[in-house]
Amino acid sequence: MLLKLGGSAITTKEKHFTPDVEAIMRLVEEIKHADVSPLILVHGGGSFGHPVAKQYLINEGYTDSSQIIGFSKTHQAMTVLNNLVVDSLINQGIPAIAVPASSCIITKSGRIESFEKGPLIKMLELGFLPVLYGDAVLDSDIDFTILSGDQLVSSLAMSLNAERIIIGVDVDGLYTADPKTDLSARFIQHITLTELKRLQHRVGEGKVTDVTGGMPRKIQELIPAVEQGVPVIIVNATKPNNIYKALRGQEVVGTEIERA
Ligand code: IP8
Repeated sequence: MLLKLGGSAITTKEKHFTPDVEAIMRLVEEIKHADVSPLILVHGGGSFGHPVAKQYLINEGYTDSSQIIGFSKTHQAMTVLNNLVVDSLINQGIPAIAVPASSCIITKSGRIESFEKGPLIKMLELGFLPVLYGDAVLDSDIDFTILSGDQLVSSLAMSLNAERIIIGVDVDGLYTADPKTDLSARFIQHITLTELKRLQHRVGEGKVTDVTGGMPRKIQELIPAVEQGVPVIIVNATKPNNIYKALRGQEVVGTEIERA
């Protein structure tokens, strides 16, 4: 099973380099109690990776040598956040281990081109919990870019034939329109791919713009995995017990996306 924790669920997005330590600790407890194996955790950048990546235009590729230090700083910011997550997991007795995408993935114009999964597979066999994250990565066309946690989770789910993808964000799921601006917006509990594609352009953007694109991009990244038969559930990870319930396959408020 694959669990993605969005940056909005584990950091304070409006304030640079601010982790939500309480949320991280609670989510780690939920993961521990759910006791699901094999599990891969992927987390987003939130107020760590995104502001630095934006400042140095890392996702636009190499245009200027001054971006090189920005690449280092972006990756470093992500390792700080990742350390907090991995530390909390280990403190709960979970054998978590960081797997930086920058060390095992090369993209081509922003899409994963090669992914050395040998160590990751061995870790799963031995009962580790690999923890990956959206990262600054090297790119065969544009030299470097930002790889989102969503592309990562979707690609992993497809190549490892995952049972399910759980996406933890800071909203309850998808609506038929933006609930903040459209009174007719209805919450979507279950949606098929065909319905989703019809609705795709209407899914509202988040308040804070990520370099990797917010909710519409998230959906776009997840579609290939759903197409391949991996169901996705989007839940609000800021509400206690939702991640626990989703991991256990229990009923939970959220949006389920299935092939048919
Ligand atoms: O938050 C992007 O990952 P995401 C991470 O999953 C960086 O889109 C480094 C900005």
